[in-house]
Amino acid sequence: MIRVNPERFLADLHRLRGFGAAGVGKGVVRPAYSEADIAARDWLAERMREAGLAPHVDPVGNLFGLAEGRSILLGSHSDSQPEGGWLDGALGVIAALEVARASVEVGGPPVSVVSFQDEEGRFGVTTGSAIWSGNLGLDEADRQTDRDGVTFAEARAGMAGRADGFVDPGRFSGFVEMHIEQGPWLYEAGEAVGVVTDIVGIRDMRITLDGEQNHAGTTPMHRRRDAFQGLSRFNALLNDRLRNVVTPQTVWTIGHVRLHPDAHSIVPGQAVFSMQWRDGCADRLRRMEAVIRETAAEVADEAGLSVSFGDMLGLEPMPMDDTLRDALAASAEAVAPGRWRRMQSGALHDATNVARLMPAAMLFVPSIDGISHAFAEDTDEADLATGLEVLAGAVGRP
Ligand code: HGY
Ligand code: MN
Ligand code: MN
Repeated sequence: MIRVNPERFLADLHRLRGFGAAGVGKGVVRPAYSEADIAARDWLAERMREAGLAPHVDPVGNLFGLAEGRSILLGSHSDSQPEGGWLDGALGVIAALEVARASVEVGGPPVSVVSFQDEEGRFGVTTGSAIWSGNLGLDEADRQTDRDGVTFAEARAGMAGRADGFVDPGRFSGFVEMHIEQGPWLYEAGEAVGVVTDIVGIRDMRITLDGEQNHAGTTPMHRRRDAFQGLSRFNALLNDRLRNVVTPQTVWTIGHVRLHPDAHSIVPGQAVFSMQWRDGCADRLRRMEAVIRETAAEVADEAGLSVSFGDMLGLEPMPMDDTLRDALAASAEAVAPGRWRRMQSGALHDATNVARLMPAAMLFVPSIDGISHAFAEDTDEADLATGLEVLAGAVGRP
């Protein structure tokens, strides 16, 4: 049995928040390859070394703490959204560190730890684990840009001095990722733990509408080729048309918009925006893509605009491994009897990619008010400790 130390675990979790702490409450700004992110990875590498693990940074900045020989792999990511909370990703990394450390102390099974890079998609979708798993080619990744035009190749060069080769996935027997739910279901039900059945699929791309930049006072309405008006019409039509395709679980988001030149007195000549959609069914994702492309083309045509579509990145819906799921369920029932459930993940996770390489599973703890990807993200510390016990129980099962 692995005896974890919840105080030590919580203290490390608070220390990690110190890298990029921002906003009110427990907010964090630690996007991939930022100064705070790299400093946090250096600190984590040192904690791994103290825990008896060998730190290893791969060419894209994924940080592993390797146990000797064949081991189970635990972890998540330590980069954050442009505005994020202290737990998204960080929880799974620090829980992994604590289980690995505690396992060494009792001569338990070897446990390796990972913090994947750019899970939050500054350059795409779960970039570091997508590359490691073969879901995304390094050349294709290197071409991706963030919203300021920095390429992935330029950003990862910032960690090149620390990097070694890619880690052989064959050294791991399986992967378990602990995470906050980031939705309301466990919190509303007063439950402590979720055992993930499957993770939804995602598609994500950038769309550009080009019109004509002109004077906002002198250009009559009928002569305008206004890129924002095109975007606005696209959004309204899309919401209407998708109703025939989606289920209540389907989601789609335009989360980033940039108008050019972004000024009060100029009819915008260009709108660049993100288009993201998620669902548990690959066929529905395809049908949504067709509606999105057709609607954008139609709106552009009607408004005298041109439309172009960037690379479409995505991940397929992914079931979790039965055996690891059963181990998590048995441990949840032992630690929190009657206070856990099986559930789908509507958020994306590194586990989707790692499942291509080895059996993979996930465990959730509640998010207060279902809030995440925001400074207000939080979880009761008693629930964090319960999740840690469930993880350790599943790993330490004979
Ligand atoms: O967006 C996601 O689902 C993940 O948090 N990156
Ligand atoms: Mn996450
Ligand atoms: Mn996230």
